[in-house]
Parts: sequence; structure tokens; C-alpha cells
Amino acid sequence: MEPTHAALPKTTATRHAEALKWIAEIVALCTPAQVHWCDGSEAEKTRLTAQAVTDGVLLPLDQERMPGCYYHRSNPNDVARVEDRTFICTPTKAEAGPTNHWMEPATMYAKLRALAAGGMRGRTLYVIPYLMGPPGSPLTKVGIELTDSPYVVLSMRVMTRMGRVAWAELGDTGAFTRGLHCTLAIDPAERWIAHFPQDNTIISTNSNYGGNVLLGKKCLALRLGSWLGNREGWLAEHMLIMGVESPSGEKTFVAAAFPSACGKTNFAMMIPPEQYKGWKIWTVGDDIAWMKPGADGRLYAINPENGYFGVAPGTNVTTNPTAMDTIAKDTIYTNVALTPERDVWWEGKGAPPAALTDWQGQPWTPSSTTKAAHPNSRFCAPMTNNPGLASEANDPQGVPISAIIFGGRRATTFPVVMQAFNWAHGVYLGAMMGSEMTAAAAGTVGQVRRDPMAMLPFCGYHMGDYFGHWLDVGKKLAHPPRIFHVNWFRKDAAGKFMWPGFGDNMRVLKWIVDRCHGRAIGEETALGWLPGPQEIDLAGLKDYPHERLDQAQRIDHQEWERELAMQEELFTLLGARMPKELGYERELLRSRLGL
Ligand code: OXD
Ligand code: MN
Repeated sequence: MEPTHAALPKTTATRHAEALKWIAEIVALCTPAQVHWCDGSEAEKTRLTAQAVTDGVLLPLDQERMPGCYYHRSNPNDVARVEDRTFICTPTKAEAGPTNHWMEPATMYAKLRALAAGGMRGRTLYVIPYLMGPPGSPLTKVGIELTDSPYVVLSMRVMTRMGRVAWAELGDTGAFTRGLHCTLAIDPAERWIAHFPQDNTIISTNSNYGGNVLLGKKCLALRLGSWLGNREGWLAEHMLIMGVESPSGEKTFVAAAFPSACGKTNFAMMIPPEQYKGWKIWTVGDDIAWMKPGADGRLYAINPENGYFGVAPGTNVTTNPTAMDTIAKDTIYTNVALTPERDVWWEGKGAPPAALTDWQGQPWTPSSTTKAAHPNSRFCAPMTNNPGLASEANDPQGVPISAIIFGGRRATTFPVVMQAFNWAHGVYLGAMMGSEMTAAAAGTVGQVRRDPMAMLPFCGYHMGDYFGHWLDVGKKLAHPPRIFHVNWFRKDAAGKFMWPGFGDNMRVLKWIVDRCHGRAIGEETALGWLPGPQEIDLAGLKDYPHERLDQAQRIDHQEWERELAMQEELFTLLGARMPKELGYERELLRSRLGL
């Protein structure tokens, strides 16, 4: 069938003229055999899932033990985000800044149009209307993704509010983000993840890994989101959002940015240790926060997502029992290993079964030298499965944020926890976030890979301007969140971690919450506010004397001298667009340290 505009909507899904015109253009370009307008219903999910199983896109897992769970393998050449194929296509390179790959929009469009032409022949084009954010929120955005992948449809249904709800929010004239995903031959040489901020458009070609094809997540919610936020006065951040409830029922909301794969999901779903009876962590989100100053001068946050697209390896009943509950049903697993009983397994889940099929479909046994699950294998689960889901997760107003936590992965220099003196100092701490290379990572030992605010791969514009935007937002807040920096990864001379991490991070979190409410006294140091002696409660922590924490908190002047010198690299890279306030913060720190 040769699709024509007339073949388009015999549907009353939307009367949005601009959306209809664009969808018709893409249909004419990609020439699919059929167009499916997703409505987001259960019946649609059932039909598409059955079709995906018939087509071999999904494999049903043991439906008795894991109801509604399915297994998918992506092409082995597309298993993670591809930063070198990710482009910000602003009219000038300067707008994208030195930390992004850039291509002139007309050149990129021409390349992508040529690739997409006839690229869906014989296939179905799915029209996915979706919301990033709860319906009715002033922060929520509408996206429309056109894709030829049923895996994308079923995953977007988990990760976003998808279907009729999005058409209703869009109305006849609302703004929306255009997203086009063409699977094509999954050819890595022609894989492009292209963002056109000025056109509110994303195009992904030759791709099938979630991070590259679920266009609402990193592409809209962070790259275009950060660009839109800069224009519209809000922040799109790579942050979890959690509610910390005390035994007296006080709820304090916290947002935290850690680099990818540094435990955001675990932290957002933490179970406090025994001694913290009556304390409860509620998850609002595990990956992305959209935050805007409210009329009362506080910063309000929503989680634009509706599900969790988490890294499976390392997830187990000890590291994250909440996640294990969450992924027990209605979950799509990608690139994990498969047991003969059609259960899933990954490194760090528990003892390996005697025989498995690995993520590439090959037989695997515990004596194999390869990984059974891909290190970036994923679960995709609805947030409503989370037994610790915050009741505010769907609140259109969002939650008021009392603390923002930045977290680095630093073997040296940074204490386990410190508090910034003020907003500008906090922005400086966030801007200098990073990970220290260890022998296990490529690079020079001791070198720091900066990942400012965990946004290096996700900031859709010049990072210097981004820091400037952060400083501006602070000026609009009569009651700004307090800003903290944590480092769960400091090591001793023997290379041992100096802080136990995981559930014991609750001890640090309690100090943070107490600081927000003016309850912890703290100690003023050159770095910022640190917990006073014995202020972090270590009761019940076996074989962990207070001296060890004191060691983990120590300020080593030599290390700081080296750190401040290394920070120069980021200042030089961002040049004149680096806000001068951040330079002043560095100088102030230098003089406080007496360097
Ligand atoms: C990431 C992710 O890469 O959340 O940060 O998938
Ligand atoms: Mn992430």
C-alpha cells in the first residue's frame, strides 16, 4: 500500500493541525505499510505484546513467577548510549559548546532525511503521543515519537504517560517535541542521535538500545529539556528525587545528582538500616528531575518519567530490595541472561545457575570467561510497581526540594559529606563534580574525569551558560534548597572504601535533613560545613569506629592543591562563558585553605 495523507487519521485522536501535518510528512518520507496510532490502552498493550512475541521481538518469561515480564535482546552493536554519535544541532557551534558534538542543522537534516527515505517500507509506523510529567502540571511537556519499533512502543508505555492522555494535554494548538526513530539496519556507521533545539525535534537512526530510542528520556527530558529550561526559567536535571520521612511523619524532599551508574536508583529506593526504625524513603524519581521556582520562593520538582529504566547488574535483594520487588512483574528486560526456566539472571544478582543463555543468545556456564548479562543490561518497570512510591509522584505541583546533593566518585580529596555555604558555592561544587580514574578505568590514575552535575552527556547547550542559568535560578529563590556534596567512594591507603555506602547512606542523609531543618550544628571548615564530632550517628555499624569516618572526612591540603589545579582544565575549556562567580568561588576556597 502506498500511504498517502488520506491514509492517515481515520482517527479522532487529535485535531492538532501542526502535529497532523508533521506526521503526514514523516509517513510520506518513511513510506511505512501501515500507521498505528497508539492509544495507551490495556487492550492495545495486549495486542502489541502478542505480536511482538510472534515476531520474536519479545520472549515471554515465566508468567507464573514473573507475570507480565518479557525479555528482549538488542542488536549487540547497540547496547549503550553512544556519545560520539549524539549531536546538538544548533545554528552555531558556540551554542552547543565544547562539551557537545555539533553539526550544522541543514547538513544533519539532509543526512537523516536521506537515511529515513523509504526506511520503514513494509513496516508499521507507530505514532506515540506521550507526556513527560504528570497530567496538568505546569512543568509537563508533550512529545510525539514516531517509531517503527514495537519494543519502543511497549517501553515508552512504561516510561511515560502515553496515549490519549497526551492528546488531551496537547489540545489543538499546544507545543510538542517531535521525535522520529527509524530502526533501519542498525548500522553503527549511520547511527545518529540528533537534537535540534530550535525546532524542538529529535531524530534517532540505526538504533535500538533504549537510551538511544526512548526519546522521552535522555533526549527530551535532559538534552532538549535543559535547553527549554534555560529559555523558560526552570532546570532539567539528571537527578533522583526522594522523600525522607522521619518517625514523627515529617517529610523532606531531596534531589541528588550522581554520575550514570553510581547508584541513583539504589539511593532513591534505599531501605534505612535497623537503627533507623520509623524512617522511610519514598521514591519520586530515580533519574530525572524538572525543577522550577514556585510562588512561595521554594524550588519545586517533578519526575517527568513514569517508570524506571535501570541497570540490572549489581541489583539484588541486599543492594536494592525495593527494585527487586518493583521488577517482579510487568517488566521488560533487555540484554540480561536467561535461565532454562525462563527466569532472568545478571552478575551480582546471586549465585549463578549452572547453565544460562547469555545476552547474545549463547550458552553460558559459571566457568565461562565472558559476562552472562551485558554490564549495561536493563530493566524497564512501571513506577507504580514500587512499594516505596511517594504519594506525591503524580502531584502536578511537584514536591518542594529542601536539599540538593551532588555526588562524585572520588578516591581522594572529597569528604563523605559537606554542605556548601550558599547557592553559588553549591553550584561551584556541582560544576566540579567528577570521578577519579582508578587502575580499572582507561586513563591516567589520579586524573579526574569531570562530569558537571552529572550532565556532561546530557546538557543541550553550552555548559558555561548552563552554570550561569543555575546561578540565575538561585536568585529567584527566597528559600533555596541547601546544597551538599557527598562522596561514598573515598579510599584509604590500602585501597579500601572508607564508607560502607548503600543503606548506611541513611546516616549521612539524616544529617543532611537535620541541617535543612536547622537541627544539626555542623562545623565550619575551609571546604564548607562538615558534620561536627559524632554528629553522624554510627550506632549499630559493626567494626566501624568514629576514627574511620574522621579519616574519610579529613581535609588534605596537598590533595586540594592538586584538585584546584586540575579544575583549571574545565575553566579553560568553557572559557569566557564560564560564569565569573565560579572563578571567585575557587579563589575563595583557595584562600580559605591558605594555598
Ligand atoms: C544513564 C541512564 O545512562 O540513566 O544515565 O540510562
Ligand atoms: Mn541516568
